[in-house]
Order: sequence, then structure tokens, then C-alpha cells
Amino acid sequence: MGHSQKVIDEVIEVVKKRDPQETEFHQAVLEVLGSLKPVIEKHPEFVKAGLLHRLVEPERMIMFRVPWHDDQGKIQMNRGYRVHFNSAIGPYKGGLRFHPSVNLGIMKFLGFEQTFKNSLSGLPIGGGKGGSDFDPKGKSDGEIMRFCQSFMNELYRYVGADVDVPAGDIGVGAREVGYMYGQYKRLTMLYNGVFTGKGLDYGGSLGRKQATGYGLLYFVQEMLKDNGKDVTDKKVIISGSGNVATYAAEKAQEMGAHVLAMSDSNGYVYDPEGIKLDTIKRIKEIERKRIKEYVQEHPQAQYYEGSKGIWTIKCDIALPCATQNELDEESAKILVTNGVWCLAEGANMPSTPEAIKTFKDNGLLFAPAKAANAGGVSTSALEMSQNSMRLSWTFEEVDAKLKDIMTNIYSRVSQAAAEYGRPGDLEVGANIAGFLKVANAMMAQGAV
Ligand code: NDP
Ligand code: 2IT
Repeated sequence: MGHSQKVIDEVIEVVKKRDPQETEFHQAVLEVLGSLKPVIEKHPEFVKAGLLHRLVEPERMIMFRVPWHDDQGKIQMNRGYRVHFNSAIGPYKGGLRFHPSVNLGIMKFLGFEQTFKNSLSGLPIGGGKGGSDFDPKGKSDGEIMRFCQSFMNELYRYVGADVDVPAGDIGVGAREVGYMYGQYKRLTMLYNGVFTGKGLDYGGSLGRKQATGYGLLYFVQEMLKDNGKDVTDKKVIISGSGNVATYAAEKAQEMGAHVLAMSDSNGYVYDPEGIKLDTIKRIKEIERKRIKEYVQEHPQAQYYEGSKGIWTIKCDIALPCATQNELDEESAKILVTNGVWCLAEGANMPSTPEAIKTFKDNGLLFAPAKAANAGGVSTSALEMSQNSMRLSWTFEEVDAKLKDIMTNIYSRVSQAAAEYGRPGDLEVGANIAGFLKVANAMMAQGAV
């Protein structure tokens, strides 16, 4: 075994030993470090500087109590987090997630991924992530507001336009960002764009809502073009029915694809005539109900309990856009048996390592999350630019920039894969290209 592999194994061992319960974080670290051997061989100075050991440790982790009043007047208590993972290339940037499954390991995996994703975007943003184990499901608007205000009463100390700029993620959309931004302003008297994903009336960017989903399809389009294929008339399935899934579906349909199924955490809907997105948007964005309502209006569609079943539908292109590890080896094998030939990740780390291996062994065109879903955070960076300039761009301008960014990410990633002897392996390409920029910036800034 070479020296480089030994160093990588040692770092992984330290990570596991230090925080044995953080399995999602281990998975994310293994996935990235598993690609880096040829880079480390080429750059012994990284090893000498202890760079990998520093890279896997967040610069700072903030955890805090979030008490809030429910509608019965009872005081509830949740835990808040913000992980400042890496600021080598810019202020911390990344979303906030409100979901009962949130814990420190999940925040660290997301912050770690974010660091490389933001690097790939080509924009000056570092990596961060945060959130709470608060469950927004079934909460009234007043409860959501009081929770968001209490969350900000602590978080405001650790964010700032040139320090850390949060945004949305699972369970956090424009409504939550609005309440948090409002409280931030009250506490600081600053109107300085410390959130992205804001409403259009108070500094938000046109196109941010659509950006992750649209960006995913722009990336897929580039990847298919490079392989002599396109999206038109292809059968597509998309898990989730939140922000990323909805706008991925919208762009896929615009490109002429047939989106046959979408899901939520309870089950999935199959519509042989193609998913009607107006219905999905109304049920999920406005009424905040379950996806099973869909079949009441569209009797040709079927609803099935259990979200995993969506992967048993025959398709050309599968887009997991819900959550981590939603697609395991068993589902991957079923997809392959049914003839899937393209898989692009809209969610963060949606495929288990075994599922990714299955895709690669079967020659699928595979687009890893940190490249394919970077359109959201990239457009967040465009929102930051517009806020700094006190100007706003049109939807068309933002969308054109997004397309450009996704095209550039695709070429950066596929070039890195080719340069390091793995042409077409976008997972390796994304890890290497994302890593190199962060590593070079860390080296230049000394042992910090
Ligand atoms: P939303 O909260 O808008 O939607 C999440 C969707 O995923 C919902 O349909 C939800 O179903 C489903 N889901 C959540 N948790 C689970 C679970 N444990 N099992 C099955 N389904 C689940 O979030 P987003 O669309 O913003 O985020 C989706 C994914 O995309 C996440 O991995 C996020 O990190 C990633 N991402 C988001 C970006 C953004 O800009 N928003 C940018 C890049 C990545 P239900 O309603 O039943 O909970
Ligand atoms: O995972 C992600 O990239 C996001 N949730 C978006 C982060 C952002 O700052 O826009």
C-alpha cells in the first residue's frame, strides 16, 4: 500500500474514532477521500502540512437551545446548530435544515459536502450548514414564526454578510427565511442580506427558488450532450416534492421529458400521463398537504404507500431529490434491471455507497450531488452579489448565469476526471476539482 493511501486511511480512522456515532459524516468523508489518492501522490506538501486532518474538522461548531411557545402556550425546546466548516475560499455559506432527524453528524456531513460544492461553483463562498431537530410538519404559522425568531435570537451572533450567510434546505423555504431575516434585522439593525432565498420584495433574487432544480437539469443536459444523448421524450422519475424536486420536474418537462412519478416521505404518485406540476405546487407549496391528495384530482394516477417504491418504476433518468441515503443498493439494482441509464443527484448524498457502485458497475451516466445540485447555492451567491450592489438582475439574467455556472461545473468536473486517469467518472472528478481549490487556498493561508 502506497504512502498516500496510508495517510488517507489514517485520517478516516481518526474521524471515526473521534466521533463514532456520526455515520453520515463518515460516509461523506470516505466518499471524498476515496477519490483523492492520485492528488495526494502528486502533492506531498499537502500531507506535510497536515491538510487532510484539518479539512475534516469544522473550523467551528455552534450548538444552542431553542425554546419556543406552542399554540397551547406550552414551552417547547429544540436544539439549534450552525457548523462553520471551511472558510478558505469565502464566508461560510449553506442552508438551514429543520427536520426531526437533524443531529450534529448530519450537520457536519452537509457542511463538508457544501465546502466542495461551493468550491466547484467557482464563486467565492466557503462551506457551512445549520438547522434544528424542530419538526415543521403540522405546526401553525405562528408556531413556525416563534420558532424562527427564537432560533435567530441565538444564531444572529454568528452570521453576517461577510461572515456566514445561511439559506434554506429541507423544511426551510421563503416563509422561514423571511421570519429569520426579520428577527435578524430587529436584533442588529442591519439590512445587509445575511440570508439568501429571501422574498422578492425584500432583497431576494429572481430565479433562486427554481435554481437547484433547474441547475440539476442544466447539468444533466450537458452530461447527456457530451454523450450524444438528450432529455427530450425520456421517462423521468423524481423523488421528493419539495423545492428541488418541483423545479427539477418543471425544467425536465420544459425540456420535453415525461415526468412519471414524484414522492414525499409517506409515499409516491405515479401518473402515466405525466405529473401535473400545478397540482403538486398547490398541494405542497400552498396547502402544505401530503402528495397522496394528487390522485383525488387526477384519477388516472395511482398513489402507493412507502417512498422507496418509486425506484421500481421503469425510467430512463432517475433524479433523487428528497434526502440522504434514500436510494440503496436494492433500489439501484431494480432501477438498473428496468433499464435506467442516467442518475443525477438533486438531494445531498441521496445514494448509498453501494448504490453508487451499482450505477458505476453498470455504466450509468452518474452525476454526483456536489456538482449536480450546486445551482442553488450558486444562485444564492448571485443573490449576495446583487445585494452588495444594491441592484437586481432580471430572471433571464440570473437564469443565463446559472446555466453558464452549471456548464462550467460540468467541464471542470469532467476535465479533472480525465486528467486524473478516470475519464467519465464525475464522482472522482467532482471530488478532485472541489478539493484542489480548497486545498490550494488553505495552503496559501498557512496553518489555520
Ligand atoms: P424540501 O423541504 O422543500 O423538500 C424535501 C422533500 O423531500 C419533501 O418532499 C419531503 O417529504 C422529502 N423528504 C424529506 N425527508 C425525507 C425522508 N427522510 N424520507 C423521504 N422523503 C423525505 O427540501 P428541498 O427540496 O430544499 O431539499 C431536498 C434535498 O435537496 C435535500 O437533500 C437538500 O439538502 C438538497 N438541496 C437543497 C437545495 C436547495 O436549494 N433547497 C440545494 C441543494 C441541495 P415530506 O414533505 O414528506 O417531508
Ligand atoms: O445544499 C445546498 O446547497 C443548499 N441547501 C443551498 C445552500 C444555499 O446557501 O443556497
